[in-house]
Amino acid sequence: MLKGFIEKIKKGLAKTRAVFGGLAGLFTGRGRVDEDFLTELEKRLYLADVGTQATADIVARVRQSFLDKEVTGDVRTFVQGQLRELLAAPAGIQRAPAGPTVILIAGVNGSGKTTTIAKLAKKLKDDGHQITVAACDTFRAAAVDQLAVWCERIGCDIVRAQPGSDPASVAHDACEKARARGWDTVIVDTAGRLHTQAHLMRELEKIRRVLAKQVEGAPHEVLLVLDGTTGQNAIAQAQMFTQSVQCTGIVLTKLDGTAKGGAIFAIKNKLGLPVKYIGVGETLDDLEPFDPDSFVAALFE
Ligand SMILES: Nc1nc2c(ncn2[C@@H]2O[C@H](COP(=O)(O)OP(=O)(O)OP(=O)(O)O)[C@@H](O)[C@H]2O)c(=O)[nH]1
Ligand SMILES: [Mg+2]
Repeated sequence: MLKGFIEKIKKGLAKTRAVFGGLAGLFTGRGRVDEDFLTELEKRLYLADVGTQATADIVARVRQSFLDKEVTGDVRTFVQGQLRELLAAPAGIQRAPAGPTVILIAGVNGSGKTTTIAKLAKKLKDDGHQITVAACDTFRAAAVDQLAVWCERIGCDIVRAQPGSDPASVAHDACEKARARGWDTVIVDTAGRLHTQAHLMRELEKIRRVLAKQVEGAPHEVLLVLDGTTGQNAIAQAQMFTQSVQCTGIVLTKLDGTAKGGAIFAIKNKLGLPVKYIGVGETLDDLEPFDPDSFVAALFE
């Protein structure tokens, strides 16, 4: 399974892998771990978007363990281990103990929320779950239609309302419908929003309150969808977003189109939230459950 995952994400991560190739190249040279080597290591980690804090930590640990020693495969293995450790986190969706599991999806405009929902619904359905999608982006008729087309293709329920309706009432109806049918998963799409749009943030809180009333412990996951092509900017954005909305995990999308995939290290490091899935393309099969070991292996292979 790991092998398959690595092969699949290798293609999706082509651009990021090219950058990490520059990092890997450092360990194939001869010489010692001296100040020049450490400076170069710092530079290459930084260029790979690993972020200042994580980069400084890794360089300090390499210095501590390897200063004046010869550059060997051990140094490379050590750095890979450090990178893996940065990403370590519980994987998968937290399931509800009883009643449907409710997954709330949030993020700024265009980050890939609706596409991620389609991919996630497909994945969970393939795993034997029954999915009801709540079309709570009621601002734009086009947004609801986009979701409806996906749902029809995947074969899952969609609960929708007239454009302009209260998103919280759609969330409410979706929970009711799922429960009535005995279905086990509700995924809630929301309109894009910025943390500065107070009324939209309140609306998200209202959706959350309604979900909590409907199903015990809901929402069981609040996934923040981040556009991977924005690199370090995604972190600043996510920091502000998570101050307003309590999130349980990250989905990092569009990694196929960017060399900035290394930002995943800084995201995990700074936000302390697990990366649960990564998006590596626009089709239904282009969402991968995130596995740190395979991810780091894919970057260096
Ligand atoms: N290449 C690539 N494109 C993606 C990925 N995920 C989403 N997209 C594209 O990003 C664009 C925006 O995706 P949406 O899913 O509509 O984003 P959204 O967050 O729902 O947008 P709003 O509802 O407008 O806030 C679409 O063109 C998607 O096809 C991905 O993993 N890779
Ligand atoms: Mg959308």
